[in-house]
Amino acid sequence: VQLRRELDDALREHQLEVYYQPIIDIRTGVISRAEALLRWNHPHRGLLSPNAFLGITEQSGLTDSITAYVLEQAVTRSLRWRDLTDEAFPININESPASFVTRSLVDQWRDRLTEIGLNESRITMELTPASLNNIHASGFNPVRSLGLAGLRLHLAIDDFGIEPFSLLALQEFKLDSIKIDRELISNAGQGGDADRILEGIIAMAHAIDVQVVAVGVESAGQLQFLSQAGCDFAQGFLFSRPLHPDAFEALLDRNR
Ligand code: G
Ligand code: G
Ligand code: MN
Ligand code: NA
Repeated sequence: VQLRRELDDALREHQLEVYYQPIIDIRTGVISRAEALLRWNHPHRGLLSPNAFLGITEQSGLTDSITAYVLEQAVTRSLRWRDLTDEAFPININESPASFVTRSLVDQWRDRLTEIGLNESRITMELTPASLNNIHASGFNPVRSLGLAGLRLHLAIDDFGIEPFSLLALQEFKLDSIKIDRELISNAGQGGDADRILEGIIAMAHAIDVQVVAVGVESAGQLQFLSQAGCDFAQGFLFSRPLHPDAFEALLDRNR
């Protein structure tokens, strides 16, 4: 109850901050995108991870406001960092499994996002397997719905490999990329079945023109295996933790 009340204030007082974690192109070593990760810069409790407060937002109906906030921040950064990378910088955001892009949410977004330049930016929304399953079962196609509203957003699947996921959904939605969960990546490069499974996922994705991001890459051995296996992108503490936007911008400037 306490945190809930504080969260209302946090939104109003701009205590919610979006951090950015680099995603590296494995072939070139260049930072080619980033994942936007929400942080609550709490006046007494310090920097809080979404795990500490997203549950509350889901109960209190704040989820849509928070998603809209992160999306607006990401669009703004994507356009701002065009100066450092020549093109709109690709940024991934996480959609809450509790509230997928419904028709009414899209309507709510349309004018504001058109105004701040969503279509000139390069934003990918990461959906959980459960969320994609639900959407698929409901027959509602978010990409079409967004397109009809004149909004361009790419889709990725997050946490891939550790939750049930319908391959029919993979067939139906035009996904930009698959993000392999870090629990699967933690066993990479040891020559075991984990490696064969990862190779299979990468082959499947590439066969349908979907790119693969390995999440939670922490060691050079993991990276070396992923590189040999033809994985496209890597994200993890081996490269960087999620960074304050100023620190991310400085890193991007040095890395180009
Ligand atoms: O960054 P960290 O590992 O603390 O994130 C914890 C969890 O919170 C992850 O599952 C991540 O996907 C999720 N998360 C981070 N930022 C956001 C956000 O902006 N919206 C939603 N819905 N989830 C987020
Ligand atoms: O659920 P999702 O994949 O969105 O969660 C991403 C989260 O994983 C990020 O919030 C980030 O803090 C965390 N993360 C990213 N790289 C690493 C890593 O190398 N090790 C660990 N333990 N966590 C990571
Ligand atoms: Mn994610
Ligand atoms: Na997630």
